[in-house]
Amino acid sequence: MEMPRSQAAFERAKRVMPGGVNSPVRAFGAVGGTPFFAERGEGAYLYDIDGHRYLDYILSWGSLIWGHAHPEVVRALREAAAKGTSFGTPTELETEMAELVTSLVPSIEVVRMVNSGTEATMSALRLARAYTGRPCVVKFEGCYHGHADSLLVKAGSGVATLGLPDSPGVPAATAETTLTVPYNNLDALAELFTRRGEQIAAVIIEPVAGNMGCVLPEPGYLQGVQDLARRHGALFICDEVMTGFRVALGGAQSRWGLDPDLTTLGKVIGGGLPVGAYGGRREIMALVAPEGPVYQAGTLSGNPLAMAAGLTSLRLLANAAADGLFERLERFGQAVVEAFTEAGRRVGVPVWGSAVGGMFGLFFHAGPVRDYQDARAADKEMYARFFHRMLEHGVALTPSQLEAKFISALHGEAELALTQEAIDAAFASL
Ligand code: KE4
Repeated sequence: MEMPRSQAAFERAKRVMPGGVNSPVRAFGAVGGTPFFAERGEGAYLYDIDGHRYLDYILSWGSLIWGHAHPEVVRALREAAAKGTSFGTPTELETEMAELVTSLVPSIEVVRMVNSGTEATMSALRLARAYTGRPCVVKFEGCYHGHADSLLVKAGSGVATLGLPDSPGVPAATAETTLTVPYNNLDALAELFTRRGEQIAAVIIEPVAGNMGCVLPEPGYLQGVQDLARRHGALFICDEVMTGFRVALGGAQSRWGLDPDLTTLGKVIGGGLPVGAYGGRREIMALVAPEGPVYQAGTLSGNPLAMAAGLTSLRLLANAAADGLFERLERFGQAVVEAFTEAGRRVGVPVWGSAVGGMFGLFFHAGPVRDYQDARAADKEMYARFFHRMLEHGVALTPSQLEAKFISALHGEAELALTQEAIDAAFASL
């Protein structure tokens, strides 16, 4: 596909930014070729600087559940900006956001706004260590919780895409306090707790593993993780940066009946602006400065622009959820997965897919894909070819098989038909 302007833009960008991007997954490392540069977005569609239109399944990595430039979000931003972008003082908008989040996610009694998912998880782990007085945290191979030192151990997402088992620059002493076990394997976690339980401050998990391509928890698994953590006095932390307000209005924890001690949020909560959050039981959050001794701060945390965009998005979601939005999103994802598996069967290529709420995964793997080992065994080259064929047919999937795909409320019947046609055409020329 001809992309002269993006190619020139990428060369120019690479001269002044690492890899030409401000976040590694954008550089198309896992699929090859030149990343297209966005010109603008509108609803479910993204337009690049060479004039191509794409039906968008990246959606700012899950942030844009209301698609690009939603009129009500844009209006809220305009009104907020006209009054000043940030004050460094408390504002009532932050209280409104905290009240809305705590009403939508009952396990969160008290919440703190930050500026990214990384800040949210980093802070939640610091808080868990302070609350329990224990040094270690448990994460799951293939899960990604942002780039804080202690979490870049067998991470998913960009680290997995770049094939970095754990990133250079993370001190061994830090990595040693992060224990990892396979996802969807309760025995491994139980065995770890037996050996190291009294040192474990917290278990942090993606309730749906979006950062290894959208791997679903097996029945009973998440409850089992929560029970094991509780039994050994460790906090259970649900990282819902991706699943929050995307797999259900109350997040994955509401679908699977979980009661996490702490929850981290991001993406959708900011409505496209930089927002993260962490929150949970009042007695734990009471340790956070200035109420308690656990320090965490942020110049632009809770700023009025981000709160305006986030509040508008969440209020729209609460109304739409009452009209069955999340069920509609899930039916959409299931239909895309069905088209993908049907096309693979037709041409004799092993494929497997998963869908939950407003996210789905597509793997060139006979399936089932249950954990990181399975996900990494999926055929990368086939995915790369499929990705570019889909791009040529006007559909932008996430540029890595190990990344979930995201649906917006603006993805309707026409978008499903376009996607199904593109899948059939892509497989025909694979
Ligand atoms: P950020 O610091 O990127 O806002 O959030 C980190 C994070 C934490 N927890 C989960 C479950 C996440 O999915 C993320 C970020 N997700 C990636 C997408 N796989 C962000 C995309 C990127 O790195 O550019």
